[in-house]
Amino acid sequence: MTIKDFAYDHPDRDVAAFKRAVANKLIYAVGKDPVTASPDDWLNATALAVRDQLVERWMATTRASYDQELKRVYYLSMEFLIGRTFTNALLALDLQATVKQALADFGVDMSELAEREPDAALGNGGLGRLAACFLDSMATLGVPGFGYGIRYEYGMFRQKMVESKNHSENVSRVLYPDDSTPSGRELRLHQEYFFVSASVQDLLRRYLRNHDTFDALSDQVSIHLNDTHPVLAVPELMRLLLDEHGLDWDSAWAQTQKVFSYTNHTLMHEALETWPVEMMGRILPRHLQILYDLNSRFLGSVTERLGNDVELLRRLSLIDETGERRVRMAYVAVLASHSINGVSGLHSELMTQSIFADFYRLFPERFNNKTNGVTPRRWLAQANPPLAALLDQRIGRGWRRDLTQLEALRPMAQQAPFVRAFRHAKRENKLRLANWIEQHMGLVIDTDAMFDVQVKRIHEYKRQLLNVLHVISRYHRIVAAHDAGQPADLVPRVVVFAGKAASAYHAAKLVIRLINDVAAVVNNDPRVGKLLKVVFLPNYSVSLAEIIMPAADLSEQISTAGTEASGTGNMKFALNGALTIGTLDGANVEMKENVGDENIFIFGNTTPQVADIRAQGYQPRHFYESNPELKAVLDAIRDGAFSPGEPARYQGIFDTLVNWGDQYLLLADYASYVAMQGRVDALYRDADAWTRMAILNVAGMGAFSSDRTIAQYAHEIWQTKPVLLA
Ligand code: 26Q
Repeated sequence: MTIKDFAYDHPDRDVAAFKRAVANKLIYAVGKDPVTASPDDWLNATALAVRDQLVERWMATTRASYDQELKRVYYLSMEFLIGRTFTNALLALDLQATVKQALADFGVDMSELAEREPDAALGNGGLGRLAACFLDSMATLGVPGFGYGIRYEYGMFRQKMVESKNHSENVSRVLYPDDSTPSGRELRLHQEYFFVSASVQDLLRRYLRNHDTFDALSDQVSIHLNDTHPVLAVPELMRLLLDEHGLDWDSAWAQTQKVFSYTNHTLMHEALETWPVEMMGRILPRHLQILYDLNSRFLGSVTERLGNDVELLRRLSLIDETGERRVRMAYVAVLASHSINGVSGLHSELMTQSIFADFYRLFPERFNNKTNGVTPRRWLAQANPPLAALLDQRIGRGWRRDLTQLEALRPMAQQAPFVRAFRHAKRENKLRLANWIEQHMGLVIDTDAMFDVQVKRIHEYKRQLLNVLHVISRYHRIVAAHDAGQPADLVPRVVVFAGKAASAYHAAKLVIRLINDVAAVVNNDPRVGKLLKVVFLPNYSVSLAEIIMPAADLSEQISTAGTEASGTGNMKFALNGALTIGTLDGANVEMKENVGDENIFIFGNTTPQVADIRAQGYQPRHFYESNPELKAVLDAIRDGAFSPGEPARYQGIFDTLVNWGDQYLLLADYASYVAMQGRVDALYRDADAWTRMAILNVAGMGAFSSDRTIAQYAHEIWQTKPVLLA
C-alpha cells in the first residue's frame, strides 16, 4: 500500500482489512483472546493497528527528508502537553468511519474506547500545549523536525498532589510546576542537563552519519529553545565541539550562534530562570567554565564597542552579582541565538523595552515576533464535531489545512438559516458540557443560560479573582432585587472555572478555595434560582478543554495589560464561537484587529495606563472607598460571607487587594469590567445579534492557526524547506 491509499476513508473496502489487523494485534501483540479481551485490550490493539499506518508515512517522510538533504529542526522543550492521541490520529488518517465500523462489528463502541485513553500531560499549560500544536503543524506542513523532551513518569498532577513526588531519585520521574519548592530545584537542574545532553548528542550523531566536519552543521541543523528551560544545550554543544571534537573556540561559537534560536514566553520577573553559580559549579563545572569564558569574551567586545561603562556591563553580564551570584539563563539564550522571538506583537515589543532592552540596543536584528496559534485539527475538527460538520457542509473541508478559508463565513452571518444552524451546534456543545457536569459533579445547569468561562492556570496576573469579584457583585444584585420584591435585570449565567495551581503557590490555591466557597453559597441560595450558578471543574486537562471550549458563550481573557505573553486559550474559544471579554493584553490585541473592534468586549487599563498608574503611586483603597458596590463585595469576602465556619479565611485576599498594593490592579479595572459585563448581558438578550457576532469571530480567526505560526518560524527563523513527497 502507498500513502495515497490512506487518503480517504473507504468504509466498505477497508473495514474487513482493518478488522483483520485489529484481531492480529489483539492476539499477537496484546496476547488476548477476543472473547476475554477487556476494553483496554481492545484500545491497545486498535491503537497498534492504527499506528502501523502512521509508521509507514513517518518512514516515507523521514527517508524523503534525508534524500532531499533538508535542514532539520530540533524543537527542545521541557514540556509537551499532548493530550489524547487516538482520535487525533484517526482524524489525521481519515480513518474514523472505518475504525468505528470495524469495532462495531466486534461489538465494541469506538467512542467509549477513545474515552479510556489517558491524557499525555507532560506539560503545565500554555507553553507545553503550544509545543504540541507546533508538532502537529510541522507534521502537517512537512517541516522536517523532531520534538525532544522528557517522557516523565508523572506528568501534570491530578488536583490533589502530595508535594513529596518532587523529591524523586529518578531524573525523568516528574514534571516540575512553574514555581517548584527550593528543595526540588537541584533535581530540576539535573533534569535540564540530562535532557539537553541526550538531545544534543543524538542530533550530532545524526549529523555525523553523513558529514565528517562541522562546517555544514548550521546548514543542516536548527535547535530551537522553548523558553530558557533547555538553555544548557548552549554550553553543552560548545563542550562537545571543543572537548570531544577538537574545534577551536571561534569556529565552535560561530556554528553555535547560527544553530540556536530562542522563544521567550514570559516577562514576569519571578519566572525568569536563574541558577546559583555555586550549584552550577558543583553539578556542571565544565559548563560553568564555558559560560564564564563566553561572558568575558562578550563583555570584552562590548567594552571595545562602547567603552568601559561599568553600569552597562553589570546589567549585561551573564552573571547576576547582586546577592547570591546567579547565572541568567535568558541572557545566555539571547547571546547564543541568531533569533529571539516573543509570542504576540505586544509581548515582543515589551520584551525589547524591558527585560532585553540592553541586548536589543546591541543586536536589534536578532529580535522578532511570532504570534502564537493553535492547531485547527485538534481545536476545531476534533473538539467540535457539530461545528466542524456545519463548516464542511457550507464552506468545504479545506479549513483544516488553510484556516483562512473561514473568511467565507462572513456573508453567512447575515443568513438566517446559517445563524440558526450555528446556534444549534453551540447548543449541542453546551449540552455535552452540561452532561459532563451533571455526571461528574452532580450539578444540574441550565443550557439556556450564558456559559461564561475562564479556564487556564490559576495565577494572580490572570486575575481569576477579578472574575470572582464580578460574580459576587451579581449575586448581591440578585439578592437585593429579590429582597425588594423586584426582578433582577440580569441574564442567567453559569460561570465556569477550571485550572491548576502550582503546589507551592498558596495565593493561587486560596483563590480556588474561594471560588468553591462562593459556588457553595450562590448555588444553594434559593433566592438566586436559575440566574446564577458557579462551577469549578476539577482536574483540568487537554481532554476537558476539548469539551469546555466549544461549549462557551463568553471567554474570559482578563489579565492585567502587559502581563500575559500571548494566551492561546483566547484563540481556541473564539475559534469555537465564543465572544471574548478581555483586556488589551497578549494576543487579545491582534484578535481585536482580526475580528473587528465592534465584535469583542475590551475593557480596562491599557499597558501604558497601567505603567502610569504605578508610576504615580497606585492607591487601591481609593477604589474601595469610592465604589459602594465594590466595597460591599470586598467586605463580604473579608467578613466571612463565603466562609462562615472560618470568617477570617479570606482576610489575606482582602488585604492583598486593599491594603497591600493590589499588584495586578484588580480594583483599578473593576468598574470598567463590570460595566462591560452589562453590555455582554444586553447583547445576549438578542440571540440573533449574539450569534452573528460569534460567527464573525470564527470568520476572523484564520490568522491564529499554528500552521501560519510554524510557516513563519520555518521561513524566517529556521530557514527550512518542507519535504516534498512524490
Ligand atoms: C521555570 C523554572 C523552573 C521550573 C519551571 C519553570 C517554568 C515552567 C513552565 C516556567 C514557566 C512555565 C510555563 C510558562 C507558560 O506556559 N507560558 C505561557 O506560554 C504560552 C505560549 O507562548 C503563552 O500563550 C502564555 O501567555 C504564557 O503564559
